[in-house]
Amino acid sequence: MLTLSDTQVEQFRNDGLLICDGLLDDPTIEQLRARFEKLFRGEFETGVLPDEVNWQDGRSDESLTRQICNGWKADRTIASVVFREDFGRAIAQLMDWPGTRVMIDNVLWKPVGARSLGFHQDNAYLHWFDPGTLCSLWMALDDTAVETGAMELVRGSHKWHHSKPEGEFHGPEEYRASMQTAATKEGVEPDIVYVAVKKGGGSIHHGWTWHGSGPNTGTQPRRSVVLHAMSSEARYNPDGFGTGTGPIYCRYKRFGSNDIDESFFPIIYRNDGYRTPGIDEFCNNEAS
Ligand SMILES: O=C(O)CCC(=O)C(=O)O
Repeated sequence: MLTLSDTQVEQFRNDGLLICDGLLDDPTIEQLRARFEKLFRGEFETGVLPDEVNWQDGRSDESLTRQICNGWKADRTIASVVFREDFGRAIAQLMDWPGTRVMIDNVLWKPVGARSLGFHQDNAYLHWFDPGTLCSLWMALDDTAVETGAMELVRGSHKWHHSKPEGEFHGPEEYRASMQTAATKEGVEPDIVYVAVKKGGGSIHHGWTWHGSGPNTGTQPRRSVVLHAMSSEARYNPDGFGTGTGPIYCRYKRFGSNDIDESFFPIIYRNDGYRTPGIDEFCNNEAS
């Protein structure tokens, strides 16, 4: 169970990041690792495709990080992790939100030899909803280290100016370039924090915190599941419709309403006790 102290909340607000231990237990890590194999082979337990399948066995570039977005739709083991109420509660506490919704999950597998992931600020892609702010919980399925391409978070960078989306996400040579440009504009030296944790540990970062990761030059893979969350109060923003990641996620907008449909973006915690009906049954394989 993830619970946060007042000191951790203050640290997150100052730094825009928090390193955590013990988010996932060993049996869950083993189950998730088995699911990773299936998902990247195109075997989807629920029969439903994830929203983004950016890597598949035998068809994709071996030097890239394997990525699937909204694996929860395809796999209930992923869903049972990203729908955890305690995760939602912790994120709401950090962000001072009345509740937490899943915006997307990421299933990430950076094998030995895989290239970098370019630095970015998540919120730069999210003008299609309002408030367009994420908070992300990143969970390691392997012990991580600088040489296996640990995620890098820049302390305090959530308070920097807001940059526009720029550069490649998958495999850029100069993976820190856009962050370095932003740091220069800000007039500061970036203070990079590596998410070098034991398996089951991870980090939480603010949607404006600059982050990315280097190549895996180690001898072990770096697998992770990420919960990218938005406020339970978030609504579609007609002014940003279809921008950033909107071309994929605005497909779920209903006619004549800016309400965000909970069947696609479930509420996993709200401070009045509400959770989207049906999500626990879905995780327990009882969904029809
Ligand atoms: O795993 C990484 O290196 C980057 C992941 C990422 O961009 C994120 O969790 O927001």
